[in-house]
Amino acid sequence: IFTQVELAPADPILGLTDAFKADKRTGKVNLGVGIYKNEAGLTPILASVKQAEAKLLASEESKSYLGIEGVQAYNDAVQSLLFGAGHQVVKDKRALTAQAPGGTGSLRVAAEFLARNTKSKTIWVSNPTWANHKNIFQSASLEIKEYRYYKAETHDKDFDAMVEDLSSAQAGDLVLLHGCCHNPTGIDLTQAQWKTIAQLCLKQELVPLFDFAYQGFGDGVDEDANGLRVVADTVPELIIANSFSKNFGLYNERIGAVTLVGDSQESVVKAFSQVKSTIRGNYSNPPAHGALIVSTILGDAELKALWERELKEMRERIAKMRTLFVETLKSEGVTQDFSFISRQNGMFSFSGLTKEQVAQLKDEHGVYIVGSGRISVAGMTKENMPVICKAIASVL
Ligand code: PLP
Ligand code: TYF
Repeated sequence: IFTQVELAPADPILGLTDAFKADKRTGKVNLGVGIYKNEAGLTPILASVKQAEAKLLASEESKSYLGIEGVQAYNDAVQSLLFGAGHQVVKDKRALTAQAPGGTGSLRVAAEFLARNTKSKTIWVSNPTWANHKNIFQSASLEIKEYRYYKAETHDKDFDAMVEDLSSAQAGDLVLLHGCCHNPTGIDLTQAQWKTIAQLCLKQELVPLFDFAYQGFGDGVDEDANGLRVVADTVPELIIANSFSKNFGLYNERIGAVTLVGDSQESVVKAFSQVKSTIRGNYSNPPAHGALIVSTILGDAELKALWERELKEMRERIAKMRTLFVETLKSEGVTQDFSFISRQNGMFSFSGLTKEQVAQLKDEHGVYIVGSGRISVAGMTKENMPVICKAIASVL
């Protein structure tokens, strides 16, 4: 049977890391995958995580199975981070959360639950969006439609086009929204635009599905949740898939969550039972370690404060690299305006470089970025900046 199987294309982002690893040149730089690097070019374990792990090692008594929905203290902590303490949807018990393996696992559980149990069979995603979104949603049998989001000429969002495209969506259609730090463009909605989208979803009975993978990488933990909270204040039903891969640096622990917000406690309890059924049919129940780390940190005032400081440090270092990137391009003689890069949020910068320029960067200079022109600013350091900018200057 295997002889008839066709070779799958390499993932556009992870395939790049494989090519990078195989590259024998010294001075090569990987700005493809979205992984945070510190000034030394490393991805160390956060001190808050190390301390939580030490506590867990001393206190953990059993490796017995978790329930299908995972660690309850973790799920409660997720809701506090998403909505803020004391939000009405939490008070009204209209939100239920299940721990899931990373943002990807959370999106997949959400998508499969929706496709199997609701009339929502179509999901609108931004053009462009994270490369894995289509793969995840198609695997769960959702039909994909695109809304315009980005205007290449202005290096900015095209909000009018977004609204126009979503205006043709049907009642019950899902709308995928990036909570903050849009991947790949780094361009987010303003507070006023979030209100417009929330009203549009309400009026047309569209169901928002939030992908929230970068909370704390934009302006701050609460600030980055403003869009989500505006929408949660406005529409009766929504779904959130969040990830702690980036903001806790827990990439390989595979820790995230899927949260349903229903129009009443009764309806969300019923819907959530089907989320649990979906999980049961996939991996039965989630692994514990990542959830215990996060709930230990968020449940301890000192560890939480330490984590917030560490997250702030990551956020501020990336912001510094954005500014330095724009300045260094200038000092390398680039006359083209790249100031838009300092206005983008999160780990990525959408550079506007063409496919040919991207290929040239890799082949001639060992500088790896994604084919779309997306650059991981989180991988830049003071040390590699001149190499990167010289290479970009020479392909422009
Ligand atoms: N969603 C977006 C927009 C992402 O960029 C990522 C990871 O890069 C994810 C989801 C998935 O994160 P995880 O590694 O937790 O599965
Ligand atoms: O850089 C990105 O956009 C992501 C990173 O299991 C990533 O694709 C890598 C591995 C993974 C999930 C996300």
